[in-house]
Amino acid sequence: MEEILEKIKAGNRTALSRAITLLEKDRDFRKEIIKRIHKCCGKARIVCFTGPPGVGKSTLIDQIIGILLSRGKKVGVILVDPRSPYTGGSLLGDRIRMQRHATNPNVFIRSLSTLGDPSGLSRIVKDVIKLMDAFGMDYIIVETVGTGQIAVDVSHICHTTILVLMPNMGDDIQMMKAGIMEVADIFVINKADLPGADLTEGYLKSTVNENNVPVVKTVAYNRATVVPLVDLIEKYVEIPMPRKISKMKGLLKSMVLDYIEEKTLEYLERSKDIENYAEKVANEEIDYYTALEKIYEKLTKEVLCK
Ligand SMILES: Nc1nc2c(ncn2[C@@H]2O[C@H](COP(=O)(O)OP(=O)(O)O)[C@@H](O)[C@H]2O)c(=O)[nH]1
Ligand SMILES: [Mg+2]
Repeated sequence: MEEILEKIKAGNRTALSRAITLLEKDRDFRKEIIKRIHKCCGKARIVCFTGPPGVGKSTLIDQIIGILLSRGKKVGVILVDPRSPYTGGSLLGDRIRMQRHATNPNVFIRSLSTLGDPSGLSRIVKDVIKLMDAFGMDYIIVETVGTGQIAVDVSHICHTTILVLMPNMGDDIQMMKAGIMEVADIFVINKADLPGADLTEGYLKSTVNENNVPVVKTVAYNRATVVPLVDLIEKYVEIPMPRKISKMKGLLKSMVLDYIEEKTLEYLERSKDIENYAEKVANEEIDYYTALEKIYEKLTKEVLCK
């Protein structure tokens, strides 16, 4: 553990890669290394790109990596896809779009995927960010697909959350209003070369105006249009304390819920309560609410009161 930590801090890529793999597999390793690494983190700027598939996040990130590199920055990239690779995950496409940077010594790209456990995924993302931070990255860019809970969870651990959209998404924007719209710090309308960008911009400005969220139009493969976005990201250095606290509240809440879920599942597996009570309910000995209360009573005694 100490050895791998020292190597990471010294900028050893193989050690970083190995630590991430261990972290994905081993919960105890994860907790231990993060506790130890905590003090050497906090230097990196963490930026999350989220938005529906196909809006151009990966293409945009590829352009942004290039611009940050030209400014002498070291960039870590985490590609997160909560969907399984067998049912349309897009990690491969993402990697291909950033391939030209993959061998640059100042870039480290890592994809994270999971089979059916999206909550576990956001847990790992936050710890991988810490490792890359300790490694000495100036910027850590996270790409997450979609606008659901995982995107909101990831936004809690980022300095800047960027929601990427494209022209003619009116209805989709209305549908995603609740969660991610509130945590976005910057809106990007990518594919501004397509018709309808101004309309989308007008719509966004009228819906998000109260928070004064900047709206930026880009064409991902045109560097000049992306430079102002990078300038804006670089300007967002300090988050105001109230916003920081609000993000921490969101993060801690989901961590507590995750932790209880983890402990609960462990207990249920161990105790066989579900099997036992399922039989009683099936036999109509008791109703399912009574079964729930009984299981909950045992669970609180054995798990939560410990
Ligand atoms: N016309 C246009 N196409 C773009 C732009 N940015 C990305 N694309 C295309 O949109 C498609 C999806 O891009 P990708 O980066 O994979 O989107 P992601 O799913 O959000 O990561 C690709 O075919 C890109 O070439 C843009 O600014 N304008
Ligand atoms: Mg992508």
